[in-house]
Amino acid sequence: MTKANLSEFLAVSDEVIAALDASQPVVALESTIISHGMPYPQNVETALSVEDKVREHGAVPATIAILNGSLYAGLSKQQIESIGKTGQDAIKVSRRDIPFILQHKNSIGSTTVAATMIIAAMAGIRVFATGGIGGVHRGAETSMDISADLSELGKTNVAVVCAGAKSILDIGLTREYLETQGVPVIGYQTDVWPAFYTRRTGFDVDYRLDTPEDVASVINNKMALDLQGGTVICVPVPADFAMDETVMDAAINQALKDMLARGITGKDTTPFLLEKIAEITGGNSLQTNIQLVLNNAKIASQIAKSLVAKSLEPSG
Ligand code: PSU
Ligand code: MN
Repeated sequence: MTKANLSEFLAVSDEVIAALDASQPVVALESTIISHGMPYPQNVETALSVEDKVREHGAVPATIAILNGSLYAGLSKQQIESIGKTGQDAIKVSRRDIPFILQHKNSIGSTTVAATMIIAAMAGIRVFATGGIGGVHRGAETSMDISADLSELGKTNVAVVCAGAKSILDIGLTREYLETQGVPVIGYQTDVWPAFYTRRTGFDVDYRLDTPEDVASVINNKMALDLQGGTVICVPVPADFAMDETVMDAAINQALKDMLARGITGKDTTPFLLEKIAEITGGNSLQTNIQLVLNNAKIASQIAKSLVAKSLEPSG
């Protein structure tokens, strides 16, 4: 698509345009986490504090959504509030859904990791912070339930900072799928995949890196060679906020049982499981979720800053 065609659809905020034009760091943020990942009003409060956190660390936040038929990168407080209030009535948009929601001039579409990556890349944003990515679901060998986030990571050039994948997913299979797609999984100050609410799983990451500069160098190399596709940067939840593994395992198993009993499938599975787990853990998991997203926003901002510095180097 030509730039002219693209700009018919793309609505980048003035602040984000100014930052990109001036080669300042920008961090993309998703909106399905607001509509489907957390309850109101904590979802709106969190989305706004995540933006503050990005600013505090010297980058410009670009929360991404599809509103009234336009692809937005950079939302107003009112727009974030409206997505949060609409909650699960918002349309959860992944890659396949984008052309359809553009037909509806009066709609609230929240973007998953996949759709957020697509819009971020269109706008020229290279770093994205979220809570957890989608993955290969447990039982995928029969259900074939594999998040479109994974194939997106195989083709779209955006680095995604997350707290790993929660064990509602099959982390071993998620890892295999990412390997096939050529997506490197970096452990940020960790040798093993974190499990979102908890800091460790039994699965190794592909590479461990300990500083934002090292992560930015790798992303820079990948872009310089035009190697296509994203990078996953797994940051363990800060120790003070990590949940107890036994409590979490029990909650996840219960949630999976309820899901099967109710026959929930397709795009409804992830939101159902997240809500159920929050309910079972009496809201504790929500606090952990909020804290890990804030921490990821900080690390992503540091990486974005370093990436900008590298592209401004005379040799780079
Ligand atoms: N995992 C979380 N919180 C979330 C999601 C995943 O811990 O909010 C959301 C993200 O938007 C992710 C999406 O991209 O769920 C994956 O959905 P699916 O499995 O249907 O692809
Ligand atoms: Mn799915």
